[in-house]
Amino acid sequence: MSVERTFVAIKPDGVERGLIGAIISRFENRGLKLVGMKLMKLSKEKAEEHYGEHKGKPFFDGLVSFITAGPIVAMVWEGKNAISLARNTIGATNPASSAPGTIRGDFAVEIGRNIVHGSDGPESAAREISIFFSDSELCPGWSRSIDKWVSEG
Ligand code: D4T
Repeated sequence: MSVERTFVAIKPDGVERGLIGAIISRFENRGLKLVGMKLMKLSKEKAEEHYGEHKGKPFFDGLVSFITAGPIVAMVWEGKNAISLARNTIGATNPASSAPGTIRGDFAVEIGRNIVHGSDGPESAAREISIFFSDSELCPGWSRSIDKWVSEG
Protein backbone atom coordinates (compact mmCIF):
# COMPACT_ATOMS: atom_id res chain seq x y z
CA MET A 1 0.00 0.00 0.00
CA SER A 2 1.43 3.33 -1.00
CA VAL A 3 0.78 6.76 0.45
CA GLU A 4 -1.67 8.53 -1.85
CA ARG A 5 -3.46 11.83 -2.08
CA THR A 6 -7.08 12.11 -3.08
CA PHE A 7 -9.39 14.98 -3.93
CA VAL A 8 -12.63 15.19 -1.95
CA ALA A 9 -15.30 17.89 -2.28
CA ILE A 10 -18.35 18.57 -0.16
CA LYS A 11 -20.94 19.57 -2.76
CA PRO A 12 -23.35 22.54 -2.40
CA ASP A 13 -26.06 20.30 -0.89
CA GLY A 14 -23.70 19.15 1.88
CA VAL A 15 -22.66 22.75 2.60
CA GLU A 16 -26.26 24.06 2.58
CA ARG A 17 -27.40 21.26 4.87
CA GLY A 18 -24.79 22.11 7.50
CA LEU A 19 -22.91 18.84 7.10
CA ILE A 20 -19.37 20.20 6.61
CA GLY A 21 -18.21 19.26 10.11
CA ALA A 22 -19.87 15.85 10.09
CA ILE A 23 -18.36 14.97 6.71
CA ILE A 24 -14.84 16.14 7.61
CA SER A 25 -15.07 14.11 10.83
CA ARG A 26 -15.64 10.94 8.83
CA PHE A 27 -12.30 11.33 7.06
CA GLU A 28 -10.47 12.42 10.23
CA ASN A 29 -11.94 9.52 12.17
CA ARG A 30 -10.87 7.11 9.44
CA GLY A 31 -7.27 8.19 9.96
CA LEU A 32 -6.68 10.19 6.78
CA LYS A 33 -4.66 13.40 7.03
CA LEU A 34 -5.91 16.73 5.68
CA VAL A 35 -3.30 18.45 3.50
CA GLY A 36 -5.43 21.09 1.75
CA MET A 37 -8.83 22.72 2.16
CA LYS A 38 -10.81 25.71 0.88
CA LEU A 39 -14.37 26.96 0.60
CA MET A 40 -15.03 28.14 -2.93
CA LYS A 41 -17.72 28.75 -5.51
CA LEU A 42 -17.03 26.82 -8.70
CA SER A 43 -17.19 28.62 -12.04
CA LYS A 44 -19.15 26.95 -14.84
CA GLU A 45 -15.86 26.48 -16.74
CA LYS A 46 -14.15 24.75 -13.83
CA ALA A 47 -17.20 22.55 -13.20
CA GLU A 48 -17.25 21.50 -16.85
CA GLU A 49 -13.53 20.70 -16.68
CA HIS A 50 -13.91 18.69 -13.47
CA TYR A 51 -16.82 16.67 -14.88
CA GLY A 52 -15.39 16.58 -18.44
CA GLU A 53 -15.80 12.78 -18.71
CA HIS A 54 -19.59 13.22 -18.43
CA LYS A 55 -19.94 15.88 -21.15
CA GLY A 56 -22.77 14.93 -23.51
CA LYS A 57 -24.58 12.71 -20.99
CA PRO A 58 -28.22 13.53 -20.20
CA PHE A 59 -27.45 14.55 -16.61
CA PHE A 60 -24.44 16.78 -17.49
CA ASP A 61 -26.16 20.19 -17.60
CA GLY A 62 -28.08 19.52 -14.37
CA LEU A 63 -24.88 18.33 -12.71
CA VAL A 64 -23.01 21.51 -13.69
CA SER A 65 -25.88 23.77 -12.49
CA PHE A 66 -26.06 21.86 -9.21
CA ILE A 67 -22.32 21.91 -8.48
CA THR A 68 -22.12 25.67 -9.22
CA ALA A 69 -25.28 26.57 -7.25
CA GLY A 70 -23.45 27.35 -3.99
CA PRO A 71 -20.09 27.00 -2.28
CA ILE A 72 -18.25 23.72 -2.11
CA VAL A 73 -15.49 22.62 0.28
CA ALA A 74 -12.52 21.38 -1.74
CA MET A 75 -10.06 19.16 0.14
CA VAL A 76 -7.03 16.97 -0.33
CA TRP A 77 -6.63 14.00 2.01
CA GLU A 78 -3.48 11.91 2.32
CA GLY A 79 -2.73 8.45 3.64
CA LYS A 80 -1.94 4.87 2.74
CA ASN A 81 -4.46 3.77 0.13
CA ALA A 82 -6.23 7.13 0.53
CA ILE A 83 -8.12 6.96 -2.79
CA SER A 84 -10.03 3.76 -2.12
CA LEU A 85 -10.35 4.45 1.61
CA ALA A 86 -12.05 7.76 0.82
CA ARG A 87 -14.34 6.14 -1.79
CA ASN A 88 -15.35 3.46 0.71
CA THR A 89 -16.03 6.09 3.35
CA ILE A 90 -18.14 8.07 0.85
CA GLY A 91 -20.19 5.07 -0.37
CA ALA A 92 -21.73 4.09 -3.71
CA THR A 93 -22.47 6.89 -6.22
CA ASN A 94 -26.22 6.35 -5.93
CA PRO A 95 -27.22 6.87 -2.27
CA ALA A 96 -30.13 4.49 -2.83
CA SER A 97 -27.50 1.73 -2.87
CA SER A 98 -24.95 3.23 -0.46
CA ALA A 99 -24.40 1.14 2.65
CA PRO A 100 -25.42 2.56 6.02
CA GLY A 101 -22.32 3.86 7.78
CA THR A 102 -21.02 5.50 4.61
CA ILE A 103 -21.44 9.26 4.19
CA ARG A 104 -23.96 8.89 1.37
CA GLY A 105 -25.67 5.96 3.08
CA ASP A 106 -26.20 8.06 6.18
CA PHE A 107 -26.93 11.51 4.74
CA ALA A 108 -28.25 11.28 1.16
CA VAL A 109 -31.17 9.79 -0.76
CA GLU A 110 -30.58 10.28 -4.49
CA ILE A 111 -27.82 10.45 -7.08
CA GLY A 112 -28.27 14.10 -8.07
CA ARG A 113 -27.82 15.17 -4.43
CA ASN A 114 -25.09 12.84 -3.23
CA ILE A 115 -23.35 15.51 -1.09
CA VAL A 116 -19.72 14.54 -1.57
CA HIS A 117 -17.22 13.68 -4.28
CA GLY A 118 -14.07 11.57 -4.12
CA SER A 119 -11.52 10.81 -6.86
CA ASP A 120 -11.95 7.36 -8.40
CA GLY A 121 -8.29 6.53 -9.17
CA PRO A 122 -4.71 7.83 -9.17
CA GLU A 123 -5.00 9.64 -12.50
CA SER A 124 -8.23 11.41 -11.62
CA ALA A 125 -6.88 12.27 -8.16
CA ALA A 126 -3.81 13.96 -9.70
CA ARG A 127 -5.93 15.71 -12.33
CA GLU A 128 -8.55 16.95 -9.85
CA ILE A 129 -6.03 18.12 -7.25
CA SER A 130 -4.31 20.19 -9.93
CA ILE A 131 -7.63 21.71 -11.07
CA PHE A 132 -8.48 22.90 -7.55
CA PHE A 133 -5.14 23.55 -5.81
CA SER A 134 -1.77 25.06 -6.58
CA ASP A 135 1.23 23.40 -4.91
CA SER A 136 1.60 26.32 -2.49
CA GLU A 137 -1.96 25.79 -1.22
CA LEU A 138 -1.15 22.28 -0.02
CA CYS A 139 0.53 21.63 3.29
CA PRO A 140 3.20 19.02 2.62
CA GLY A 141 5.14 16.96 5.07
CA TRP A 142 3.33 17.63 8.30
CA SER A 143 3.31 14.61 10.53
CA ARG A 144 0.93 13.87 13.36
CA SER A 145 1.99 12.33 16.63
CA ILE A 146 -0.88 9.87 16.20
CA ASP A 147 0.39 8.61 12.81
CA LYS A 148 2.19 5.65 14.39
CA TRP A 149 -1.15 4.59 15.92
CA VAL A 150 -2.99 4.86 12.60
CA SER A 151 -0.46 3.03 10.47
CA GLU A 152 2.33 0.52 11.04
CA GLY A 153 4.71 2.70 9.02
P1 D4T B 1 -18.81 12.14 -7.98
O1 D4T B 1 -17.88 12.33 -9.16
O2 D4T B 1 -19.75 13.24 -7.81
O3 D4T B 1 -18.07 11.78 -6.75
O4 D4T B 1 -19.57 10.87 -8.24
P2 D4T B 1 -19.00 9.47 -8.54
O5 D4T B 1 -17.54 9.51 -8.93
O6 D4T B 1 -19.34 8.59 -7.38
O7 D4T B 1 -19.87 9.10 -9.79
P3 D4T B 1 -19.79 9.55 -11.30
O8 D4T B 1 -18.46 10.13 -11.66
O9 D4T B 1 -20.28 8.38 -12.06
O10 D4T B 1 -20.89 10.71 -11.41
C1 D4T B 1 -20.57 12.05 -11.28
C2 D4T B 1 -21.75 12.81 -10.67
O11 D4T B 1 -22.83 12.83 -11.59
C3 D4T B 1 -24.05 12.66 -10.90
N1 D4T B 1 -24.87 11.73 -11.67
C4 D4T B 1 -24.29 10.59 -12.12
C5 D4T B 1 -26.18 12.04 -11.89
O12 D4T B 1 -26.69 13.10 -11.45
N2 D4T B 1 -26.94 11.15 -12.62
C6 D4T B 1 -26.41 9.99 -13.09
O13 D4T B 1 -27.15 9.21 -13.75
C7 D4T B 1 -25.04 9.69 -12.84
C8 D4T B 1 -24.41 8.40 -13.34
C9 D4T B 1 -23.66 12.17 -9.59
C10 D4T B 1 -22.33 12.18 -9.48
